[in-house]
Amino acid sequence: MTDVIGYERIGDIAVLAAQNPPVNALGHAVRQGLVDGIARAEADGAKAVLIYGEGTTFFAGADIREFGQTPKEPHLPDVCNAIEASPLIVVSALHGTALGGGMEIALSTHYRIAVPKARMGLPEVNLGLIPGATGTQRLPRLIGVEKAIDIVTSGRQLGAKDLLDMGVIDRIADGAPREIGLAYAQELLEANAPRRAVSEMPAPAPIDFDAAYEATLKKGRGLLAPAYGVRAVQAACELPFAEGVARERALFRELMETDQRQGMIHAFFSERQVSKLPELKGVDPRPLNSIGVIGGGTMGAGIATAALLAGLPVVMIEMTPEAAAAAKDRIAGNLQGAVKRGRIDQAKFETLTEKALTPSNDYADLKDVDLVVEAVFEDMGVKKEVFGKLDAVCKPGAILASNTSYLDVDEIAASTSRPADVIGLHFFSPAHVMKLLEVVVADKTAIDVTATGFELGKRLGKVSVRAGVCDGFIGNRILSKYRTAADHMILDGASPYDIDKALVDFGFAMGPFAVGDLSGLDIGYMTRKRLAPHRDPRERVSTYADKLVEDGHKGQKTGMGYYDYSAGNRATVPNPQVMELIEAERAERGITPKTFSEDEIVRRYMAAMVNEGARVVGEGIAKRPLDVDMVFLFGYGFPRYRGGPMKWADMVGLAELLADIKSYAKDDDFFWQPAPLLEQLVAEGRTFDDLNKDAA
Ligand code: 3H9
Repeated sequence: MTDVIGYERIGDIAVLAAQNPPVNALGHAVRQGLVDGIARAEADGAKAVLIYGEGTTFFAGADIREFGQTPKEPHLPDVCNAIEASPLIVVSALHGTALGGGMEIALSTHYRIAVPKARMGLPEVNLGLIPGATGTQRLPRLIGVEKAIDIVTSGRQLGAKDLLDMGVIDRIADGAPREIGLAYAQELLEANAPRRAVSEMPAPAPIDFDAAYEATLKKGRGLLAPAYGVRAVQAACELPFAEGVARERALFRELMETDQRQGMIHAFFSERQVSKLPELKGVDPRPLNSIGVIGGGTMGAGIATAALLAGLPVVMIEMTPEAAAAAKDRIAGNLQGAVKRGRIDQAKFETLTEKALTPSNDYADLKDVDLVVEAVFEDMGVKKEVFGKLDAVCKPGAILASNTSYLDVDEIAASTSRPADVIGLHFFSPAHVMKLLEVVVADKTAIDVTATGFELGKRLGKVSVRAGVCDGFIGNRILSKYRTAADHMILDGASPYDIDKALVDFGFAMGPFAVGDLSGLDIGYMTRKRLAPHRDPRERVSTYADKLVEDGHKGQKTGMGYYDYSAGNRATVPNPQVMELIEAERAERGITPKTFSEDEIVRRYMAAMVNEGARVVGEGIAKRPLDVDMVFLFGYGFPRYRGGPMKWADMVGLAELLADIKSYAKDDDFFWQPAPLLEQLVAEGRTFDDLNKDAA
């Protein structure tokens, strides 16, 4: 026996208690412990076995940290089969989250009881995998093909009530899992209940699996795992149990070898690591019981909405009573969306809008708040004026944050009498929806102010990433580079539609030009104008995009941008004027357009993204490559299954990427200058992920 599985005899029942914090992951020792425990119970003369988890949860799945290493026996499917094959009655008592391998263990026991708050699911698709320990073979036998496909392909978790209704569990009971499990096992013994093996249940009725496969593949936008899940469930219908298990295993192993699995698992761990900064260890955040927001436009209203939904009262400051009332309406509109989605009820809506929200045009109303986020017009003069007022009214120790997306937070901080209390909190629009928060740490920002920025992010359910001060911080700085690479490709012969298509095929939710239309082309226009005076004469700058905006085509809001939105908000119909402007500009510059393949578009676009990402890490603006990855996953629609740009680069090979950059430099050695960090890593034969590990 291993000590991660405790063994105890209570009357006729052998109790196997998982003790492998934090989530009872099914690592090698746990698997061995379960097999040994079952054998011991059989040798011990017990009549039933109870399996439950100590701590916060039943098994939360296979130990993801073991993936990629040579698997050690006993393998999880064998453990499941050993449990089910036991001649004793085996009961599982579930609490917390029985996920993946955890659910598969439960399905292998003969009876399942759960506390009301228990949840179950097969989230393997979120790791680029399918259930690999008989789940795709047992679940359809228990609940039918359609429900099983839904659970396997969505990765969603189900609550105890739904699980009971579907017949996945047999009973719900209140109490500690050990106690409810013991009582249930005793009751089953007294009733002479039979051993009930799901694998012996008849094969489920088939459906049109090819159609289900195609539909799932399409929905996955390039992610393979869910579609593989359909094929695995198909095997449950068409093959005897043992052969179905072998088929599931083969599909699982195939996925295990993919870059998608690596990307998804990188995302899983990075998402958890990103806000764990060594410098914040042991640093207590300042109190955070109420916040102020300056400016009730789309961004400010979004931030206020997120705060209200997280239970933080908000003072919303606008310039006039009318503007404050309009901001309140905007926030109420956002909150109505939360009512519609069932996140809050009408009574909560009333409380949030009428009690928790204070619209005002008087800065004095901010005197008691713990933190203020300024979300006014992007102009240094305007920002400094706002910070001057905040400095005058806010209590000592209150945190003054700017939501600027590129302005110098050091300069803003220096304009106050308390630069240590100033920080950048860069939200992404719509702020109550988008998960990313860049916590921009200025030169003089106090460490507990940084900790409070992360604490706010956590309370609002954001993925917070530390960024240093520079133009555009992490995300927008890198964006400006790959957008420029896209513009250069357009000058040289690609169309915006070729580029959008190539990137959607790569896995982005939208192409960059469709995104531009959505956020407003005037934003890029203003940025270009702002940067123009400092531009190096060697920089290739196109003018077609400026002309488009000057002609009034600002994207979706004007009905026309790169695409024509007269028939609705889908970016499918090109605006004919775009290609006219581009062709005129090419002719004017004497450029003979060349053809770009999809692959070439992606390589150039990604090379620009990764190269600037390497600069951002090299300069310390992002502490680790994984910080860049998380910015792109949560703020820029980067496909999760590729792990993020830096992880993607590691998988493509840094030497190959550097060679690409050097070959592009033959035509434009101003734009395509390799980042020193990229060159260094290639010279040392190391990867970005090695830097993540160094920083762990
Ligand atoms: C599988 O089962 C495959 C099988 O079908 C076939 C196999 C052959 N392994 O999220 P938290 C760590 S695939 C290793 O912050 P929460 C996590 O990294 C698996 N470690 O807590 C973190 O570490 P740290 C299918 C794991 O309360 C700590 O535990 N299962 C695992 O917010 C706390 O995690 C899944 O995909 C793991 N399986 O959420 C479930 N899980 O403190 C994945 C967690 O060092 N897990 N850790 O940063 C989850 O969804 C959430 O962790 C859970 C708890 C809901 C359980």
